[in-house]
Formats: sequence, C-alpha cells, structure tokens
Amino acid sequence: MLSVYSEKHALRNSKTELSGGQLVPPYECPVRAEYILERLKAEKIGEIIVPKEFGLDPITRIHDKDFLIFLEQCWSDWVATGYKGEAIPTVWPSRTMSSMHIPNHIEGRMGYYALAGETSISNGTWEAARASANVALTAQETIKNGAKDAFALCRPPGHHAASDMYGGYCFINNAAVAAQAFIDQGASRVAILDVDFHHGNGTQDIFYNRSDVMFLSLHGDPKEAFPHFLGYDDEKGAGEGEGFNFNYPMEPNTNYKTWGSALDQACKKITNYSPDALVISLGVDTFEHDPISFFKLQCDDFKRYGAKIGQLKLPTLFIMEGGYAVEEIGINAVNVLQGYEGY
Ligand code: OKP
Ligand code: ZN
Repeated sequence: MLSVYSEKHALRNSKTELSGGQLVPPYECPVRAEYILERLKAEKIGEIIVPKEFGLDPITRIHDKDFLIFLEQCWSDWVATGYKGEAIPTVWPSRTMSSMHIPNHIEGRMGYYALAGETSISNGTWEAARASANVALTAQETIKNGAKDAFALCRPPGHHAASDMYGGYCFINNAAVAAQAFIDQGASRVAILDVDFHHGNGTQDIFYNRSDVMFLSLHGDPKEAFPHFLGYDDEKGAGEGEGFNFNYPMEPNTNYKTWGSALDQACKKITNYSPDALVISLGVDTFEHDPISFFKLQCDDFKRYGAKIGQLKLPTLFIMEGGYAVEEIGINAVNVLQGYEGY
C-alpha cells in the first residue's frame, strides 16, 4: 500500500496542553508521526511519497472561510496582544450566552471557534494543519486514479474539527475533506468509519444532514470520555441524513470481543450502503496502554480488525487520527494496514 507523509507535521509542536489543571507537554506530539513512518519503512509497507499542494478549494468545501482565516491568523493576533504563552481559549459562547456575533478581540474569537480548551495554538500550527490536509488529499487522489487503497499519515489529526470549530488536537477535518473530494469527483456514496477511541464529533456534524456520506463511529461512551457532548447512540442523522449516522459508544475496559462485534455491526451497515469508497479515521488510542483512553485492545487485535476492514473489499483510504502510546503507535497503526492486506 502506498503511504503519504509530510515532514511539515513537525511544525505542529506546541509546548502546552491544558490537562488536569496543568499545562503539560502535549500528548499529540511530533514523535508520533516519526514512529509510524519508521514502522512503515521497517515493515516495507510500500512506497512513501510527499504530498502535492491542493490549495484551499477542497478545504473550503468543508470549512467556513472565516474559520480558516482565524486559524491562519490566530497566532500572530495572539502575539500582537502581548500575551507570553501559547494561545488558549478561556471564554465560550455557552448554553445561555451565545449571541452568535463573532467578537473582534482574539480572546473572544478563540472561544467562538474552539470546541475545547486543551489544544494550544502556536507558531506553525496552521502550516502543519494545511500539510496534513494535503497528505489526505494526495492519498485520496491515488485512489481516484485507480489505487485500491492508500494510507495518509496525517498529523495533526482532524476528526474533532467541525466546519467552524477546532479542538481535541484537530484543526482541519482531513477525513471529511477527503470524503468530499470523492463526492466532488463523482462518487455517489462514501462511508466514513471512525475507529479512533474518541467520537468523531466534527465528522458527524459535517455530514449529519446528508445521505451521500454515511458516518459510523466506535468510541468511548461520551458519558465518560471526550468529547462528552456528542457521540450518543440516539444520534441517527437528520433530514436527508436521517438513518445515515451510527454511533457505537462503549464502556470503560471494553476489550476486542465487544469492540470487534460493534465493528461487525458497522461493517454490515457499510455493506448494505454499498459505498463507492471507504474512508477510515484510523486512531489507535483504543490500545490497552493508551495514556488518555480506556479500551483494552492488544497489538494483535489491530491486525484482526484490519482484516475485517479488508473483507469489505472497497477502495479504502486510511487517514491517521489519534494514538498516544507512542512506543507502540507504529506497531498498532501498521498492524491495521497489514491485517487489511491479509498478512
Ligand atoms: C484526539 B483524538 C483528557 C482529555 C482529553 C482531548 C482528547 C483529544 C483526542 N484529560 N482531551 O481523537 O485522538
Ligand atoms: Zn482519539
């Protein structure tokens, strides 16, 4: 399988994450992508290419222009106020305090566009997020041109980002941008299967009213896990999109037996939908030793479920999302690809 990787991911190197009331080194760190790259090479998964530049057009199919301008300018606006730390929101349009006016001051704009506060913005964040989207689009293009499958080694991840919200380590929704590219090139139906530990709230929200993109997500029950406010099993889609959104929230300590049967159910929905392409939001934070998650998948389980995805026999685009047990991140991500390929 061909992979796409950009060294520009390393420009996303913020020093702080707000976690447990402290500013800690971010879990979503550059070494994650380097370990995956290393494992791709060691296991000889296939050719590794650099991304092409696609410009902003395919990104504005998913994200609002004002949001993208905010992301591009956030760091310089923050610095211009004289603030010394990295850019972190402190105020939000909360339940009974949301006029929908977009404030001018950077503090107000941060809260307007942020869905959570852990993710600091710093120099290079925008450039890395753009490169990550180009990685996804380059891999997508190889499938459009006839490849069976491809792996986009995206970093930063994307599935929490909505049309005008960043957070949960995500800025541009790479999976949504790639799915939309398939549609814009003539696909009638695309399925996005999100196997990251966290609910893909951004992807769900983007396609919630549409029947041409089905979204299915297996994740930690939002009663107990980030992003807490979306990902319940009664979220089925709305309007045209009703019946095209499926959530499989699971309890703390879920093992592969339970997780794998949820995957089987999701795979049945995908088969019945008969999509032209399948996008996998591939997070490996379902791993038993992940530091911020609570599922109990073991290294071999990633091969097992890769094989199930392979049995769908669909053109398949893997998009890297989360995974924070960095020592094993390469093994687990590449195990999915190897299982998919039948090794
Ligand atoms: C991004 B991706 C833990 C809070 C978790 C953010 C998690 C973002 C995960 N104290 N905060 O889905 O892997
Ligand atoms: Zn995750």
